[in-house]
Amino acid sequence: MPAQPVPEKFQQPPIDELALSEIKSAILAKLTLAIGKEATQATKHDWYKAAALALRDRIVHRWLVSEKESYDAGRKRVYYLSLEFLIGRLFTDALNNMGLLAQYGAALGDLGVGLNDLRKCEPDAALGNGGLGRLAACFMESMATLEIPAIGYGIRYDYGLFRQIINHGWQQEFPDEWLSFGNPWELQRPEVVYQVKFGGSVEQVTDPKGVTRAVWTPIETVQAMAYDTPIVGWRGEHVNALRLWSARAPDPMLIDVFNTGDYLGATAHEARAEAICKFLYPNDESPAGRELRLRQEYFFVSASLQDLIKRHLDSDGQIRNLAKKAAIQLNDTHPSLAVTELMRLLIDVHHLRWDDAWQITTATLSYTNHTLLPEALETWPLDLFERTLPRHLQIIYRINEAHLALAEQRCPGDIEFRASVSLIDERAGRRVRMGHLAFIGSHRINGVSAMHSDLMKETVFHDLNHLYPDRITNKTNGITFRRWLTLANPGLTDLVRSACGDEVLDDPTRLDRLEAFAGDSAFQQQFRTVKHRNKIALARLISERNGIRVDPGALFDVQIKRIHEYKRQLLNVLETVALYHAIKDEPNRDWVPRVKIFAGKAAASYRYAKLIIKLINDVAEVVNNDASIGGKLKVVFLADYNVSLAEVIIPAADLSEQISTAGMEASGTGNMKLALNGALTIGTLDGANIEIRDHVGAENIAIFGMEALEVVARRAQGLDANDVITRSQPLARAIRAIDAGAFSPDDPARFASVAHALRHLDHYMVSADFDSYYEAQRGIDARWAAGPAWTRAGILNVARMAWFSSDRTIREYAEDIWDVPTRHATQPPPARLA
Ligand code: NBG
Repeated sequence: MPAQPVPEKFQQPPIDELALSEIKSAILAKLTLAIGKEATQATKHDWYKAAALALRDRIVHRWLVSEKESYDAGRKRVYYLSLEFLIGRLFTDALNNMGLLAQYGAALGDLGVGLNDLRKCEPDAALGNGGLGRLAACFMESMATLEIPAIGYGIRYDYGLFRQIINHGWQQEFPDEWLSFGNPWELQRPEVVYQVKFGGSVEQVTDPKGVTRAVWTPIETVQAMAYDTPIVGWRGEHVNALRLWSARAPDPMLIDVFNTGDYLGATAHEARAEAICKFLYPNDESPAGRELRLRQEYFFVSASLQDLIKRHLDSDGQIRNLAKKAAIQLNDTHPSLAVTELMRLLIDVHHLRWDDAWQITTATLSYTNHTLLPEALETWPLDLFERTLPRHLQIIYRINEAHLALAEQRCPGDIEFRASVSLIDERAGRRVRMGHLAFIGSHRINGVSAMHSDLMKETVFHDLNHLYPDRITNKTNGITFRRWLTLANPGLTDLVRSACGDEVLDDPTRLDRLEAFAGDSAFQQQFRTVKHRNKIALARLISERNGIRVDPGALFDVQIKRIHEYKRQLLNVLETVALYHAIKDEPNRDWVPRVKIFAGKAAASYRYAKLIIKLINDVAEVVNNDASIGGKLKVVFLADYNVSLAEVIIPAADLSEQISTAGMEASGTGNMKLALNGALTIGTLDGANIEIRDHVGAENIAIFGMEALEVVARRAQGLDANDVITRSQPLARAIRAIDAGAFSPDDPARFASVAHALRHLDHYMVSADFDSYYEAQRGIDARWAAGPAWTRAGILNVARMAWFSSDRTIREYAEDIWDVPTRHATQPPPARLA
């Protein structure tokens, strides 16, 4: 496509010479005093660390002010408990929010180093798997932006999500050593240590006053030590902490045992304690893995609650006021033990009566559900639970007693109803239901898109919703535009600022001003130029990493997310194969050139998902090397998907694949990031796709496939897909080719299980939805070929995405769930940013 110049950077902030020299001296001082190097010897990594530390100093000043202000005003705090925070890199995020991006760029330039080079020295903090963890990171940024005093609590994993390497098309997992060069953002707090206890027994003891209490005598103690990372909000006005816990044994070594020569035995208990914070999500297929997971959950919940109660007592003095001063959000079921741990602390440690403790607990806690997939709603075998947390099990029984009495009142004599709402699942061995626990112990339960919240009421929480009506509410997810537009896509940001004014940086609803430009051919050209440049950058990365040359003029068709059957990468691969066949049949037709870009990790134990990765790579190998299709189709699998890679792919995408089986994707947030960056969505009526359609307009999105209710109905009819396959020639041919080893000549039977599943066990409706998807894709081809209409739709997507800002989501949580005030969006603070 012809390229036209993008307007000069819109209103570059003037560089203040004094500020510049201050920044340079601060960085040089760090280099000498904190890193211990001369400028002449310093590596890029040293410079990055020095620059980050100098920046951190500024942030810490603001942080202390934020803390003091909210403390003095006795403000209510939000505590966000999450086993995952998928933060990515922080350097430019923090610089941008502090309004220092240009100054730092200039200062580093004067010192002879490039900001962009330094940015790449920072490892991604990958303390999360996917959407759930990234949402927590976006929320932290938005809470700071909206000046809500908040702390995010989680675990400081020594190794984050595994590093993915693709070896001959297969995924291999390696440890992600993100801390090996140290972490300049965090502040270790050796003085902030809590004891977390496990195991042992519980006795009922009656004191001299005749009061009977439960006394828990645990047999193991693990210490939780805090590490704080400051999270600065947009415009740098407010800073919150992300407090992550690291585990260690109280005594690092048993000297007696060591002296007997048993060196391993002397530190065995330490290894057991430290295992808690070793890895994100240990494989929970083995019993040992399951126990570790439960220990992780209790560890971070207990340390966080002890910490927040201490803060509360330090400032308020009255434990009874906890719910007035603290709102605790449970991010999925992983922190559900907070219900029992808070009860334990209130009763056993702070000596409240049961009823008072229960009232405070439910008023303080709220729970976000992120999936309806039954396998993701955690349950724990009773014996494991009792062995690990005997006192908590007692508390669960007592909660269940009152809860089941209520169930009996509501539906007298209905045994099935009682069994379905009980905290103990008696169907397959006795298990504790963590989703139920979080539900019963919270005053609000929310889903993450309108459809998901409705489905929660109809499916997994149907009976609990009957018992506690009005608790379930919806909070559709959002994303922080600072990271996903301003920083990831500076070209588009400049264009948006030129069209909407700089107010758009504080108030995304101003994006609607783009509507007026959507049909303007000069603006369209600028919009295409920005996209084209982003595509050149991605094409370069693809060439460097995969050695595949792709044409930036082709349609970049992107599916980036965890590899999972319900997300249906397989549907995309089948369409790729069918398109490949079609191009081969008629190589001289004017095909729209496409690049199919995939990225994502499969859980290490999820064999089928790993086989799908291999299939994508095998198809890529054949398609990319088939000269007869004239380069009209390319397939790329980019390894080791993470936040930083997403920041390169998303601004370059033309088409966003959001093709989950309807009813299975709770929300999706990648769908929002891609639409915000001007990609059109091809998707099912699932999760937040529905709301995206409602905002961008049905004509600016391509919807296909069965709806959630149809999926349920078809499943009820039986899953054999042979009927649809017989009717669909392209599908039948694609499956036959895969089955016959056309893409795996070295092992023709490699994908036999995939072909079998597509024909007979079509649980995820891949075969059933194929035709509709294939047709929608050909519709995309036609729209792409129409040029200006495509660009117009892209611009309208950007113009209409404001509602998906995580600031909007957080404001809703603040008003409806947490009851805390927020700074008003349309009134930016006095601008520090030029
Ligand atoms: C994921 C859902 C996504 C959703 C994110 C954030 C889990 C358990 N759930 O659809 O699959 O966007 O949560 O809410 O990771």
